[in-house]
Amino acid sequence: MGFEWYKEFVDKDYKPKKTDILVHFTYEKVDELTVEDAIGRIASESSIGTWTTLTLLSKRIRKMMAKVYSYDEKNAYIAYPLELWEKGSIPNLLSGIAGNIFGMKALKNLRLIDTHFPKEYVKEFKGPCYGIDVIKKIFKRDRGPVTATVPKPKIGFTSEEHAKIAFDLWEYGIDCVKDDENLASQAFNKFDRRVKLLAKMRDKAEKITGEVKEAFINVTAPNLYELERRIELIHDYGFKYFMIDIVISGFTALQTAAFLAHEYKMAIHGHRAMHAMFTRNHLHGMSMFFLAKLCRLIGIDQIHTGTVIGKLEGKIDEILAMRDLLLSKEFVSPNNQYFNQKWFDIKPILPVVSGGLHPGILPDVMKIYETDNLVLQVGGGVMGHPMGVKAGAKAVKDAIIAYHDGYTLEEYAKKSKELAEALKKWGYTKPV
Ligand code: CAP
Ligand code: MG
Repeated sequence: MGFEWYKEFVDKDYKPKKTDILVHFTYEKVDELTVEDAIGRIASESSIGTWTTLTLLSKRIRKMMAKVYSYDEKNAYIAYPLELWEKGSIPNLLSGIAGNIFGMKALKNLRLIDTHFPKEYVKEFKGPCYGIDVIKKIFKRDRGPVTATVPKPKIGFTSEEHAKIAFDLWEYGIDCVKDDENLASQAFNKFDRRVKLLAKMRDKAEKITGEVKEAFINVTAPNLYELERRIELIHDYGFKYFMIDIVISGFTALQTAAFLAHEYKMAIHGHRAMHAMFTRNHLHGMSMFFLAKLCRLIGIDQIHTGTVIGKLEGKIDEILAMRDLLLSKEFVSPNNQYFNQKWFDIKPILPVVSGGLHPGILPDVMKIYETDNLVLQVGGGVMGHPMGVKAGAKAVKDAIIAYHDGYTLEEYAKKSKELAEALKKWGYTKPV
């Protein structure tokens, strides 16, 4: 139509500037539009444009137009001038590249696969306080994995029951006791009481074991004031970590939490509940790979990345790419599936492997990830042990020792009745 200018946002001759933010989308257009009509709408609506030509459009503003610089019938690569964005604000970035465009009638599907952040953008972020250094700086160990358990049933224990379970887990070898994603400050387990009692049990367990014991206590809160108060309370009781539901809390809360983590010198455990609403449909939404990239940039110290063989979905090639994205100083994409990404001063962070794990499949998961720079979270696989919680904790610890020392689980089970009983109940099943 005469009043449309979408095609002005498409320019195969445009050479992205070093300072542009690059975004890779996959898309499925409606039949009645051409490819250029469809991808021009993505670049227009996510930068300076709208559905019609405009009477006020200065040369200066024109320079902020996003440009589709490479495309085919499924992929669109778009360059965004850096001045389009408020520096240091992920909410602002997402309001453009993850905003209105996902609702456009011109598209049947749209998926944000990855971004490339230039140095000028990356340097506005501090990244995590510790990153992978949690292993040596918090747990005083030279190798991982860090182990964690969520008391299950995931919701329902009183603060007293929760703290008692935590003590048993810590005493028998688990490093961290993790709140579940939907535990906050329910009437039966109020936040402040849980923190106080966990701190008491932690001190007792550290005294008995001589090991550092930690907790991932969930600070996800109804408002930022309460979020800050919860982080401060956890800090005041001597914990070095706190946990936050990264998607449910939203990116303003996440960047607030990251700011406070630096203030209090704390590590953040990022739980990704709700991500599957927009990551798992590979035609629409955004990739978990991109969400993981945002987490490292914002300053989360460890983020759930999936198990491949556990109860929740996640493709092995994306999971291994995320492992490399999170652990590397400079990410080089396998077969150009993603952008290469330099991290400059942003520390590497730990993948968290969780969901349907039990002692029988821990070696498999450690083989898949091929690194000890991991957090292994085993909830039901400890809390369902036939000999009880303490035995469940010890079975997890023994399975990791067996793997590290080169024994099969059957061999090691000969000297660990806890591991033997776990194998008897769950064998090597991969839960769905
Ligand atoms: C695992 C878990 C975690 C999931 C999150 C759960 O419990 O506590 O929230 O692992 O999934 O509630 O399911 P189990 P992901 O160990 O008992 O399975 O790690 O994929 O984000
Ligand atoms: Mg959970």
